[in-house]
Amino acid sequence: MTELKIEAALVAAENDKRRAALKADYHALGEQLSRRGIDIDAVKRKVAAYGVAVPSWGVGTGGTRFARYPGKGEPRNIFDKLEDCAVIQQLTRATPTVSLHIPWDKVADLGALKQRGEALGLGFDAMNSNTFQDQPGQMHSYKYGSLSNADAATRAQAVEHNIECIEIGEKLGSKALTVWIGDGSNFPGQVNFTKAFERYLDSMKAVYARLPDDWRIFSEHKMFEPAFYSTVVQDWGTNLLIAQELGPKAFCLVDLGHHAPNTNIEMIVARLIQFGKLGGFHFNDSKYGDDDLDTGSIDPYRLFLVFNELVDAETRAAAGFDPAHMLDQSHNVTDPIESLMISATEVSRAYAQALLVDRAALAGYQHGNDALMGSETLKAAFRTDVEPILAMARLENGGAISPVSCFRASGYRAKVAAERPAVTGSGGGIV
Ligand SMILES: [Mn+2]
Repeated sequence: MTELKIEAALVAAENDKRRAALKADYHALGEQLSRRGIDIDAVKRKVAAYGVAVPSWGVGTGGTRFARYPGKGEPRNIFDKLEDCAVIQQLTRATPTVSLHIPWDKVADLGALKQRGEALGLGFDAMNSNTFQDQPGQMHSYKYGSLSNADAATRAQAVEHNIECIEIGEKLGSKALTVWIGDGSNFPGQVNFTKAFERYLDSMKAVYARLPDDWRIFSEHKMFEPAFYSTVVQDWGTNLLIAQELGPKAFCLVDLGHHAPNTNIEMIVARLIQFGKLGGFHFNDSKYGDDDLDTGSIDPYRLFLVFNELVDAETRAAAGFDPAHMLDQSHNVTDPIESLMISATEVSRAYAQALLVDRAALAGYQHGNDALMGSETLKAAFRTDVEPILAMARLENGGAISPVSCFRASGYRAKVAAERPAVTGSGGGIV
């Protein structure tokens, strides 16, 4: 029996206010989709089965290099973070797993952590290593790089940390390790591009060698920051080389924000799928650069176009296609729980819209070089308001028709604010 953080009676009362309207809206949308040859219940079943992982660090308030403005009742440790993640899952029913970050989430008693996750109905998704900052008592500094550092002892330390992440993950039931490094340079001439990448590959091979048979390793590219002239794993081309060099358990992770503005990310996704190397996603949005903004808050059409590629691959059962989905964004001015609930919904929305694409018609327009109708076929799916499908999936799974309204009515934030004295350095932020 899953422990509920928000009282079931309150969720039911909130849902009762909206149930009749939802039924009417769902029925109307069902009729409209039926005329387009789409079974609304089939779409709803797929949406109901869909899940995106919440990053443990996401439930803390983020910040910039200028400042961080903490919110009330911030989680103080991984156990508090799990409670907040459980609220998100209870109300959205779209976030059944949590992705941990080591050492931010390191605890002495892993058995207790696993048990707490189980009690709250949460599983553990990909493990995330951290060699982009120094930890207290650490022997060698990562100031000039970690897995690609010129110093062998520093590289060995970074390799050991990644292996420790695997060992922790094994005890928690995780099946993947995500590696993102801050390695790079701020000046031309600071590092030798080739030698740094050779050292990175050697280090990653040592981590890969320790990977259990049923695990995957994801490398994550990022074009800039914290290094501002060059990064060692800067783009999807380098990322693909890494995955190909390492072997069959190595895949590329695509963080939507880690690209130059206007990059055709959906095309990158298609290429990685075609060559069996798409490992998964970090979902977020960006206006100029980086990965700070809430998923779907700036360019929901791009998110839809990414999911259009995913559903295309799912429909034709592309070989080796099993991407991991995770949110990765920074909440600087909103309640992180509310942002993550909305963002999980946005990811589900893009999936639902992509399921509505008339793929037979699209293939016909593409074959006939009808550019306008090819575009219109995608737009017809994107323009469809699928909110009744998402809300009905949540309701039938035991969640809330309106997660944010329900969360605000619950008084959860005020309650934990009273229980959790303010702390600093709990690992809120972005990766
Ligand atoms: Mn990321």
